Amino acid sequence: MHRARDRDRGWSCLPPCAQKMTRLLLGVTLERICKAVLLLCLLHFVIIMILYFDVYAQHLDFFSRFNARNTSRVHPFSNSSRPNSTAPSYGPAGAEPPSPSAKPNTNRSVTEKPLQPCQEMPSGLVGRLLIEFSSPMSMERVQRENPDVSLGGKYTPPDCLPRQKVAILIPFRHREHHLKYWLHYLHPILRRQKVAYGIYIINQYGEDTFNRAKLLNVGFLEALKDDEEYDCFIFSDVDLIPMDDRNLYRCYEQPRHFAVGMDKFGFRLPYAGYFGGVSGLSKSQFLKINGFPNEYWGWGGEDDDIFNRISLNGMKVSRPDIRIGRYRMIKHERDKHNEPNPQRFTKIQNTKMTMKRDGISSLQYRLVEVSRQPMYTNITVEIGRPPPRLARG
Ligand code: UD2
Ligand code: MN
Repeated sequence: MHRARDRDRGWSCLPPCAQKMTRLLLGVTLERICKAVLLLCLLHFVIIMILYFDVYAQHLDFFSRFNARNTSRVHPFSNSSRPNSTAPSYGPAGAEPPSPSAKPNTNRSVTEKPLQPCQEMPSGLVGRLLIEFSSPMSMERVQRENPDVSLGGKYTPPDCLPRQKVAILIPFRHREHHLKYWLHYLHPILRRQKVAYGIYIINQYGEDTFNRAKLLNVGFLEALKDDEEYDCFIFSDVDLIPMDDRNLYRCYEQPRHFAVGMDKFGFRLPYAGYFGGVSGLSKSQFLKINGFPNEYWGWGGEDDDIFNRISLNGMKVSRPDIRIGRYRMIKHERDKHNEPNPQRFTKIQNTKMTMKRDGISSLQYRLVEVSRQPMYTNITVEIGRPPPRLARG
């Protein structure tokens, strides 16, 4: 009744009621504002959470990549992650060595693919190379062009698991000019070949008669002192550059002779038992022949003695195809204090008798200095002089 009357008068209710209405309206508005604020807060929270998880995920990704990069550079040198590191295996000449098990690196994040064993014949090889020694060469240039080589001339492929760890040993004295060319050509070749390697220059101290084979024996022991994981040793003259990068610098099931065809020999093997220039033996092959002879002072004969040791111990030299095993030698005169050894012809007749007592087992030397250069490790060593009978020659 009252309401009808009020309606008639234009009132919906009496003044106290109007107050109530105003308060009610105010309350509703306030409630709406509160709801809106709450909703905004919720939205804000959701957005914050999304952003937070996104950044966190990026963080995780960054660290996993960072770790992966670190481990991929380090693992080929560490026992834990390098499969078969203490038990090297070798394939036959030119054939595929047994591949290491592709055990994934446990440090890697699940998002990163584990490294695969390096390809037997890496895809980055280019084959025939143009080798020349007329353009000037400097160690600065070699360094500039090989930024991936670490101190001491060491390198390991970052993108695959190398099959072996190779120490490259160079007998040396006063051949700095040749060394620059050797490093200039060999670092990129070895990198393309996916070799994990270290370069060691075995520098004979003093001016006594040169002894190539004894220096190489020293190199074997000193390289292992530096890194006991080396399982392959390549012995190279400082003046010899391969003309084809398919001549792979690694060890094989049988001792390897790499320098099959040299320019100075008309790119032919000079004789069937030739083992000079560049050769490679696994650690066990080297130990089986009691290393190299220590008693060849001056030029010649030591390479034939090594060939005899290999045959006498029931092994057979393996070689690359003649079209691939081609080399250029930097032209040079015979060095002072490296005159032909007049004893060499009789000595190589007696390898069978001498190899057991003369070799790595009887090696004596005095280490003068080990210095790590950016592109190689230099080992200067005093190896004595020939006994008086030989010195009179
Ligand atoms: C041949 C063989 C070499 C070895 C030698 C006989 C070739 C290409 N090489 O070399 O493997 O059997 O005969 O001993 O056929 N060296 C120095 N400073 C010296 C002397 C020698 O650094 O004062 C080093 C250097 O690494 C050199 C190597 O010894 O490349 C062999 O000496 P070489 O080059 O004078 O003798 P070569 O070319 O007749
Ligand atoms: Mn030479």
